[in-house]
Amino acid sequence: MNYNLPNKKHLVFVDLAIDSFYYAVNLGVAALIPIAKNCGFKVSLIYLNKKISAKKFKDRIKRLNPDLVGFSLMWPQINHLINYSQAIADLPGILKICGGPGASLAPETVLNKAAIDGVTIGEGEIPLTNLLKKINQHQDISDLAGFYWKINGQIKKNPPSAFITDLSTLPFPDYSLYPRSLIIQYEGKNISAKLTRGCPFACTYCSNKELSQLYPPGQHFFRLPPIDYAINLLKNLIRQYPQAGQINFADETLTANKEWFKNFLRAYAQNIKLPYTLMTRMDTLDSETIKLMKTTGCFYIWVGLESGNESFRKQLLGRHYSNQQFIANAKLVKQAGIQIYTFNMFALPFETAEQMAQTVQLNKDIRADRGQCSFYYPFPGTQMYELCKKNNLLLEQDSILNLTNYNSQPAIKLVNTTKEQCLHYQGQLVNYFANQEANPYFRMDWYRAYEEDGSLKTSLRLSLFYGWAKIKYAVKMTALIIDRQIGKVGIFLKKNYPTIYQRLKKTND
Ligand code: B12
Ligand code: SF4
Repeated sequence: MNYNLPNKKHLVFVDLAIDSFYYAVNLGVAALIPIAKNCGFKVSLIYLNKKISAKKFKDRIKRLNPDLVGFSLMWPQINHLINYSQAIADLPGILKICGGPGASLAPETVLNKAAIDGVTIGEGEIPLTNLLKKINQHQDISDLAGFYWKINGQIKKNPPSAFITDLSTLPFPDYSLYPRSLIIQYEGKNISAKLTRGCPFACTYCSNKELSQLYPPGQHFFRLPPIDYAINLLKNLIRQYPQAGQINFADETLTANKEWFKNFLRAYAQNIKLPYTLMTRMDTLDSETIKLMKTTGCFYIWVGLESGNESFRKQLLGRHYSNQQFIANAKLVKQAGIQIYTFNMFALPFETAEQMAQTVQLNKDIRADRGQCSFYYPFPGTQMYELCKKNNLLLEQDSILNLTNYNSQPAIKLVNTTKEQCLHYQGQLVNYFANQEANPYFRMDWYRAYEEDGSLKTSLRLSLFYGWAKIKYAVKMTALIIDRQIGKVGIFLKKNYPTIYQRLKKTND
């Protein structure tokens, strides 16, 4: 497969976040932008959070005139990948590739269903570098490790690429092509960062277990960067986005290696000093770690609760810790003054109404502050997907492909419960979290995320809050715009008039 591209050296990433309910910088794409730039490519980004017509998409691609289009896929957006790749299928001289966890775990389905030439398996840095180098030299790309290619209707499978063992060999991520509002979120303060790769656990529903198996055995899929590299990565982000007032660590389990984590926190407290939130597992915490987290600025943790029934959680989900440990550590977290956000799944395979009620109850028992109230979604390639397949629990192809998120309805066939019961318990948890919110605007925002649950109660509450929230929203947005303008003035002063800036800052502090 000798790909003689027109040699415009222009790569367009397409971030398919359409109707996912989670709109943020895609950290995978941000990791690859510097890779392509370092290979001498111009890089553009089409970020899609709302559906646009196929024609409009094609026009945008035509205008950008790239020789390479790289889609980033999380599985729920597969239908959009199919539509948009087909929309540009007849444009000549464009190599269309796709990567991301959705593509890595179902490469053949992606190649068969979408108008895509190649799929990257696993992490993209090494395969993309090699691809761009080959393109630069007009060389054959068909044998490139880390890619599956569609050649004359046949799929050519290459082995996985080399495994990245030393994270400090990677360039710092580049967020600059994303809209500012996605880089600095939540009242113009919050910036996301990811330091580690992978996860040491093996939950059956999660893509990580299978992603780790893409590489030869013996590799440690969970990787930690050297601490000085991690600190420099954060410093680099803050230098670029000085208005960032807090950091949101997007790592799956930043706390998994206690020794590394504590050393990191000590360095963080000296060098970064910003308040932060992180994702963790309750069973990786202890009182000493929690205290250190609090003193170094942690004010919020995101933690998987998933199911409140201990044996169900252990057996079906592969999450091996007791409710007692979960509750005890949650208590320590709350006592330290750190808020808790839980991830929860309803309508799991074979789940009963009673088990769903236990999930709601466990959230109440630990006094969770906020949480995700989603339905289990079977990701192709995962262990639990295979279990669903074996037990004939998968929905018809079309209905699952049309689900772009896992908040609105059960995503598998139900055996021991009904759709109404699932919506009922999800609604209970949504209501519980909404009632934790003092601010009506946030309350409305909260309900809006679950609006499609169709419950009359939710719709009523929404309409009640809407009028008031609209006014609040307008005030909030104006405040945000002013805040951003002040931010810009601050950057200008800092650069050109540092003394005045320091004096103003002091007064402000
Ligand atoms: C942080 C996180 C988020 C954040 C940030 C998203 C992001 N991608 O940065 C938020 C909260 C926004 C989020 C939202 C969602 N997430 Co999320 N998220 C994660 C998490 C914990 C880490 C992702 C990450 O930063 N990885 C680090 C980067 C460097 O890796 P990466 O994204 O995989 O990218 C690498 C490769 O995949 C590849 N690559 C990626 N894109 C491309 C494109 C090309 C052209 C190429 C060549 C290569 C390539 O190269 C990258 C660098 O190595 C993962 C867990 C995991 N295992 O990945 C789940 C995960 C990615 N999320 C998942 C899902 C489902 C979602 C949602 C769709 C949830 C929903 N609504 O249903 C939304 C979708 C949002 C969207 N489409 O924008 C699933 C995806 C499952 C699947 N098989 O597709 C995961 C795997 C977790 C799980 N449940 O198993 N998520
Ligand atoms: S702990 Fe979280 S990220 Fe790790 S395997 Fe389990 S669900 Fe996936």
